[in-house]
Amino acid sequence: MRTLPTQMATRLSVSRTNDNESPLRLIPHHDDDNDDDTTNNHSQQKNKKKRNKSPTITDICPQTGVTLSRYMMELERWNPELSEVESIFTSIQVAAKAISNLVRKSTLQANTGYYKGSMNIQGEEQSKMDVIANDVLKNALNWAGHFKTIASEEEDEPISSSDPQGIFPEAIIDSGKSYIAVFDPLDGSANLDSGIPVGTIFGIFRHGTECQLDRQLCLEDVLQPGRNLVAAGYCLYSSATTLVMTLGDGTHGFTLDETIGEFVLTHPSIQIPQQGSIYSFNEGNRWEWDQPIQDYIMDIQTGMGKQQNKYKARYVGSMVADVHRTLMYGGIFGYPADRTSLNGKLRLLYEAAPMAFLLEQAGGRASTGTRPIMDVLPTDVHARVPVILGSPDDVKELESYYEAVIEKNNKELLNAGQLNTTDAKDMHYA
Ligand code: AFP
Repeated sequence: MRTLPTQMATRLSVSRTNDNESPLRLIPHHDDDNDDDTTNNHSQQKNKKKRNKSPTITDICPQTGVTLSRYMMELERWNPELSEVESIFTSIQVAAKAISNLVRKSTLQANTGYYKGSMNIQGEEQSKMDVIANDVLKNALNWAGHFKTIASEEEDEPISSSDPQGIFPEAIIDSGKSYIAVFDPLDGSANLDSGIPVGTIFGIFRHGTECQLDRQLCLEDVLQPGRNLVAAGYCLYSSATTLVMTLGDGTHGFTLDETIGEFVLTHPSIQIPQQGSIYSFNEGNRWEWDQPIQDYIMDIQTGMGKQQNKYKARYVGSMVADVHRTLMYGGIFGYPADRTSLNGKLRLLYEAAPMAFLLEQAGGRASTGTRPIMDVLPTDVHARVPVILGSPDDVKELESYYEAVIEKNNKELLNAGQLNTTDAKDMHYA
């Protein structure tokens, strides 16, 4: 008999009677809870995307619960314009189940280690599982039949999903396809052979109409800010396989029930805690970080931060695992810029932007330290961006360290007559 864990039920403003037959209505929580929160105002102001009608799900089968397939079908029933997105998620979950299985069997099937000399355009050695996961996802997205362009961490350039050779044909481009998929097929793969959790991160954009027959425009269309994402998600391959996704109406988590081969709704309308007590940064880079970050980390380690308590350190080194823990328990995860990597390490298009969409939809915050990640325009498919994300109060506290420096710099420049008030306003931390 499958029931929703009580704390899950409380998150859903459902008129639940004591039997399980009452309808289930998934209401994204974050919108109405904290309208005064700049993150949401920001996203609401900027993101006047039409909200999807949240499905009311009745007759929940006590054996299966609400599967992701059922959830997408219900969502499409309430929002017929989402029919393509529903089949897109069918292909994504097939790929995630296959990759989950391959990850679990990678040692047994000798899919560990690297292909000698195979480097991706970022100069990173490609592990065998990077290549395998990339192929699985490319194939699944290809037969979904809606993608004109896909961009992956493991592909040097964006490619057309309908061209098996992977390069754009000179032929007519298939006008029926209007979506772009961006993804990191196996994030954290450097940890895989030691059994550490890894994951897949994905984002879905729509093509602009202009790129109908103009290949170059289609390529450029990939470089969109996170604010334009139609959907995003990640799949964590760990003690359980968990797919967390958003279509812009809340962030929901589904756990793979291997016995029925379905992702089942276990975390409806995830709401990240307003403030946490865990920080997650690779401290090996500490002395290279900007001063504001060094000061912030020092303060939360010594209990000198706003919360006056000492934060615990947790860092896996797989973004999906570190972000999932942050979403569940609260706190702050970051891969900031530093003197060696001026834009940090994480890629904007297929790592940071999808994660920022999920965080904002769960009431969290995601910034570069000085502005929302969702507003950053990618200059290149593999462009990197400083990433600070997590509980809104924690991220705002870190941002205040940057603001203080910017303010101080401005004051000095203003006093020295080297800056006029208008410019002072849009000074970034450099
Ligand atoms: P790989 O996919 O190359 O393993 O990189 C993982 C990652 O992109 C991200 O998942 C981690 O948060 C980050 O890099 C870890 O980087 P460090 O090893 O420098 O901490």
